[in-house]
Amino acid sequence: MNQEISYYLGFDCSTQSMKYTLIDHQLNIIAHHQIKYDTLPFNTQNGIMISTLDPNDITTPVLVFIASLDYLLSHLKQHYGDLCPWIKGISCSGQQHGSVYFKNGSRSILNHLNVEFSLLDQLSDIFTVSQTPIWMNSSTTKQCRDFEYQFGGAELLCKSTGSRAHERFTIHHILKLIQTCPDVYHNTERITLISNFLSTLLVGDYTPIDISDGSGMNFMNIETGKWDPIGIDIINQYGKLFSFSLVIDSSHSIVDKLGVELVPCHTIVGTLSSYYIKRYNFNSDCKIISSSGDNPCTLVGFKIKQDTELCISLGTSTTILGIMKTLPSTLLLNTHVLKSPLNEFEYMVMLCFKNGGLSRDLMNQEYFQGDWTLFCKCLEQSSVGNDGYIGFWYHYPELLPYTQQSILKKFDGDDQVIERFPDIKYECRGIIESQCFGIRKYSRQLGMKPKSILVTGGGSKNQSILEILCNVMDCKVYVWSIVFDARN
Ligand code: XUL
Repeated sequence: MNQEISYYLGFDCSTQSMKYTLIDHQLNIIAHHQIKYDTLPFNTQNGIMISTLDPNDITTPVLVFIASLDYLLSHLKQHYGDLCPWIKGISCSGQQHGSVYFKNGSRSILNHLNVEFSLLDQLSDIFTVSQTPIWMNSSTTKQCRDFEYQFGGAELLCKSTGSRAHERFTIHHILKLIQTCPDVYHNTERITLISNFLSTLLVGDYTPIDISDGSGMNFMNIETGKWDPIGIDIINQYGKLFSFSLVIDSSHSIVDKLGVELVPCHTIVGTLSSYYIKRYNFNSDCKIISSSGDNPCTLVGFKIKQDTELCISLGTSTTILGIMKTLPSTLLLNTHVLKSPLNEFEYMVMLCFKNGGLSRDLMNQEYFQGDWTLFCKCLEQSSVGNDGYIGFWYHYPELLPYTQQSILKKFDGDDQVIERFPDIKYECRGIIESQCFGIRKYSRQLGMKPKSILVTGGGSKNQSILEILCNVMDCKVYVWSIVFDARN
């Protein structure tokens, strides 16, 4: 134990697992450990549950998150208990958009946690909604259309909140609750995102929503960083319409349920509850820093600091994150603008392409039985520009550009639609060039001209993809690699 060193703890509550990472004041990773939700007795598969009534209704039992936190804290105490008193601050990253609903009277239970019992023992009964709607939940198309219509249209909603209505954005799940289970909504004293749900557990009291994570709700005004007045009116009107009581007091306002203020990411939202100090031997002065969404946290983690840098995650889907000093003059429908986690007066852009790795993998399976070496060898036989052959490989309905169905279309050098290319090599280069053109088109339209790109995710291991990205984007491309150095 080195008393000169301060430590900092982070929790990451993602779709399939929860993880802690312990770092020292020089950002060295000291320890990390994760628990997969499927190992807990809650019947999740890949961390989620899909409703038998509606396959778009995807949730995770809220108690999964609590049991995971219990487990990780016990693990930390058992393996790194000597470091707990030297942990100066804790923060969390939560999968963006998901929401947690606390019953009337829960605050006092959070305030009086009993050190003898686990969180799960004490908090099992404090939620009005036992299944947390998460980002994969797209059961809210009706609510999106209702909200967009009441707001004055998709363009105005996008201009005001940074995004048009998207099924996974939080306010539509809240509206669904109001419309389908009004009594449950009215019995809810507080609604948190997954990020400030975790900080709430740690402080033992409600903590505010972070403005960067709050930008993923379709409810925060992107310029002011406060709840949007038009949005508040719409939700409160629905709240009244779907109420069985004639008297609606102010505590039924959505603003009270979400908390009046949103806070910047660097805000200290409280000190650690005495429960953890006694039970896990933490320091009584350990600070809890505002928790944020996984996307803002990724931007910070990749150390993107300037608007000339972009981070591209080439995973199952392709996600692009970047910073903008000012709001773009034209906001594009289907792109997302959030408040920057680094500076609440700046912005973060998020572009999500659904058919990234998904489509590349399908093509690789079709022609090379999943062997990437063969795919790349074949691709290398083609040349830059693919002799004019180009196409769209949207195996699933795409977000950017928005399509309602899958589209697979090929064109020759004269822009004529063709059934198939004369050689497979054109397929291989075609799909990668087409995906990179998409990245260039939308980032340029938002005024982003990166000088360097940091690439992560499965696709970043593929040299051919990196070369094409580098050529199309006309800038340096770096691959992010992180080496964990920890006791286990
Ligand atoms: C972004 C999105 C996902 C989630 C879960 O809008 O829905 O990236 O944040 O990772």
